[in-house]
Amino acid sequence: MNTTTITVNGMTCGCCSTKVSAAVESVPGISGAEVDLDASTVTATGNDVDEAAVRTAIASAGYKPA
Ligand SMILES: [Cu+2]
Repeated sequence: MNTTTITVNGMTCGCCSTKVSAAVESVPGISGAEVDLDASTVTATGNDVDEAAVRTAIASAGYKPA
């Protein structure tokens, strides 16, 4: 298992964290995503974490990976 934590700008509430975690979990190879709203981060876990693909998924959901 690999884990990567990415800073995400633009998340303000629970619906944002739901959208971002769903977007990250939709990326192949990702088995889980945990958003920390206070820290403005998402931590993705999976057997094969493609950080570029995770960033693309976050951007597609309307948020800005830092
Ligand atoms: Cu929101």
